[in-house]
Amino acid sequence: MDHSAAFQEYEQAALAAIAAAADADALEQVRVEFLGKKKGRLKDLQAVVGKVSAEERPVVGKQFNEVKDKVSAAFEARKSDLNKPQAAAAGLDISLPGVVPRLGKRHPLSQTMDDFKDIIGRMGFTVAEGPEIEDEHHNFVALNIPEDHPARDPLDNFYLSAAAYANGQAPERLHLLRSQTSTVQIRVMEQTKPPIRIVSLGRVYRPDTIDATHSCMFHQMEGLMVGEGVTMAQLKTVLRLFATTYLGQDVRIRFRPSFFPFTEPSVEVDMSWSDDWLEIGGAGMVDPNVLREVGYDPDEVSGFAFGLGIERFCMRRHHVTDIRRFYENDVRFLAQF
Ligand code: FA5
Repeated sequence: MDHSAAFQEYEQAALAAIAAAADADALEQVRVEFLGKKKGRLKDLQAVVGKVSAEERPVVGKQFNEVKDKVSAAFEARKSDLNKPQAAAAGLDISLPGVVPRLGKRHPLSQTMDDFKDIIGRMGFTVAEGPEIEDEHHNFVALNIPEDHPARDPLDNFYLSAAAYANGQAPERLHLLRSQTSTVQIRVMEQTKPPIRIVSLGRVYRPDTIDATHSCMFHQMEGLMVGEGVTMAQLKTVLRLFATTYLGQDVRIRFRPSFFPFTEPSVEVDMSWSDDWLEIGGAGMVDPNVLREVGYDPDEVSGFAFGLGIERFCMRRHHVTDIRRFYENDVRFLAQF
């Protein structure tokens, strides 16, 4: 066979074999067969070059190198093709920036409640639960709120059966959406002997006029500590420590004398907000009448209780200036938390 025919045959066979190699192993076999340095078809081809006359050798040698380079280049190209991930072979460019997945997140108020449980838990408070649909006994009566108290006015509460109320049914048998988490204080004390140190977080409902700091459904964290020798000083320490841990050391907390039927003395708690004050909760020493109602002896144990507005803490921490943002479910707002 003359050298030209030998080159042509080698080239065609090598390119066909390279193209047909389905994976790296098959391609490696092709390399050994067609480009191997010690033996194989390239060696045979070299022998052909060795047989041509001295005059012809430079030209034939050049042809040999051209064929060898062509086959080597085809081999390298196939090798890098086989190394590419499947996606790229299918026409996907994995080097393009991806689309950020829209993963769901916990609602800012749920995040706040988790933070609250964490902080107050470090002070030894455990979490208690109570129902959102309450009876008047737990929402009012046991909390020392008499029947003629304005807080029980049907216009100030979401009673579930206004008709029954109008029919003169015994008030204790009426149900309403709880207006405060203080109901859980009673439920816990009815079932537990002191010492007690609990918090309860959840929704409460009031037909308040809605504005930037008021909603008709909002969240409170109730706290209750009962035992021998529990004092107002401990209440103030717990609230101050809690508020500064969640809001930062720069927040100022102030206690104003107030009145709640179920605490004596009672205070209103405010936090600094810009250049102003915003009320964040009510608190006080558990009224002896309440302790008696659940079968405790006020001469033996004392206690403090507090009820904090969860939204308002979250608002100050995250600079949210309108409480309504929490309930609109606008993804642009929620995605920031
Ligand atoms: C109470 O609800 C008492 N149960 C608190 C309490 C508990 C006093 C234990 C003593 C002992 P008040 O109505 O002030 O108190 O509400 C407490 C907090 O809930 C307020 O300071 C405020 O932060 C929040 N809050 C009240 N009404 C609304 C509303 N409509 N929207 C948003 N937050 C509110």
